[in-house]
Amino acid sequence: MTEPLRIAVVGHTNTGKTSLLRTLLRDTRFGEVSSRPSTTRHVEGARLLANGETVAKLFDTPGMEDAIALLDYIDLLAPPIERIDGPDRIDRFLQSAEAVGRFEQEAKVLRQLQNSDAAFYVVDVRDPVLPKHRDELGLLAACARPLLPVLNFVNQPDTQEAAWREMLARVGLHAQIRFDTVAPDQGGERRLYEALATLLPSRREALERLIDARERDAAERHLAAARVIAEMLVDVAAARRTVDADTASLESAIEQLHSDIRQREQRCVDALLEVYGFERNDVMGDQLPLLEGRWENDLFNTETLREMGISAGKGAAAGAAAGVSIDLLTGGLTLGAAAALGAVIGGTWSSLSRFGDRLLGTFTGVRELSVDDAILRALAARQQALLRALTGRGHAALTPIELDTEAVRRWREDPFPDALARSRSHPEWCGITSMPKDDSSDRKATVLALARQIAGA
Ligand SMILES: Nc1nc2c(ncn2[C@@H]2O[C@H](COP(=O)(O)OP(=O)(O)OP(=O)(O)O)[C@@H](O)[C@H]2O)c(=O)[nH]1
Ligand SMILES: [Mg+2]
Repeated sequence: MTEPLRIAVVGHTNTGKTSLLRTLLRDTRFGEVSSRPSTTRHVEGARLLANGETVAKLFDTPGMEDAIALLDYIDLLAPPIERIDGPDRIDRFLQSAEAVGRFEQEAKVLRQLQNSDAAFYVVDVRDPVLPKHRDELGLLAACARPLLPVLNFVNQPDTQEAAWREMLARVGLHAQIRFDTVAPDQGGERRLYEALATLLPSRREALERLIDARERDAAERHLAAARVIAEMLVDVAAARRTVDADTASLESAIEQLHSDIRQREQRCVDALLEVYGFERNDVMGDQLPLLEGRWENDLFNTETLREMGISAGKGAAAGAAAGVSIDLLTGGLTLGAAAALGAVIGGTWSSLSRFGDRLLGTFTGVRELSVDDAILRALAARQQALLRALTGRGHAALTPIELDTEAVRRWREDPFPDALARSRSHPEWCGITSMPKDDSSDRKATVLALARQIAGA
């Protein structure tokens, strides 16, 4: 077995090196990320696996801070007139007293680079290109390891990207990758490893295995996330609760249903964040309309639906009963049965309803609560918008994800999916507050069909 590839992540302080590792490792707990400079103080390694095998090791390093002074110092130690080559110059510095003194941080970086097969050089393209950056690159290049510049913050307005590209090309770094470390574009990771493979042709095979494994993982994760959403939607669509017809019972049952659905939605959000390895308060959280991992707008507030452009439907109850349908007849009594029942008392459904609620109430004594389509659409739309944000699709790395995305449009305009319509007539599929009573193959197939639809959207 060949040794895992060793990749150092280097660059100026505060450019997003640790963020890059977190993204590539899918581990929000790796290292410490902060907007302060000099956050990372030591080299820290982590493994990238493909099918359980370590294909590469990534090494986070402290940011370079004082490259100009260090280059001056190395020029003193190994004057250019001696014409010794880059790696020897760096070695001479690493053996000097200052490598554990004044330039300790820089020494850690250069030592790690020398012990690596290649490095990602992370650039904050919002920074102007300054002499300190040129000196820094000079030092890194002297280690004679392939460097792949990773241009971070490319989705910000007013970047200095062109100036950076030119400067990098002038020192021979022509392969450059745009990669927003917090919310990379889809396919960004593949391009990153492919570019690395062009710099390390002998390691191409390992890098391709890594690319394949990452893409398989990503597809599996995406479907798993879509299933999480589909489960929640089936649970909610199937919900039916019978309740006594008096106002007090109705009110408290509706309130309970609202609260159960809110909690069910929250479980779905938490599960989605977990599938993608995020925590409620992650960096990513800033880019979602979530407040500490919760949707800011209450699902049952009519304003929430209005903002998404979802019609609450004719006659939908507003206020306290928003989003809940209250049917007159209870479990097992379909409209057809109602008509038959109507016949018993001498009429059809419409004539039956002429007798009014009170008569029916006394006749059946119960009402049945279910959740409006509009709520299901809103639930689906916001979970799908969250999924899009989590998969890093779209370029909305730095601004909050707008809810008016393609996901919302689809859920607003497309016909109601069959799978959800079917769930409506299976109250035993409901798992809002506990496991569904019936997790039959029929329910599983319905969830899967819906999940595929969500994943493909
Ligand atoms: N929006 C956005 N923020 C980013 C991105 N990359 C990094 N950041 C932010 O930039 C800051 C610095 O990120 P770090 O990953 O800590 O940077 P670093 O290079 O490891 O910093 P040091 O360890 O101090 O050298 C943090 O506030 C990150 O949240 C990005 O692609 N997009
Ligand atoms: Mg760091």
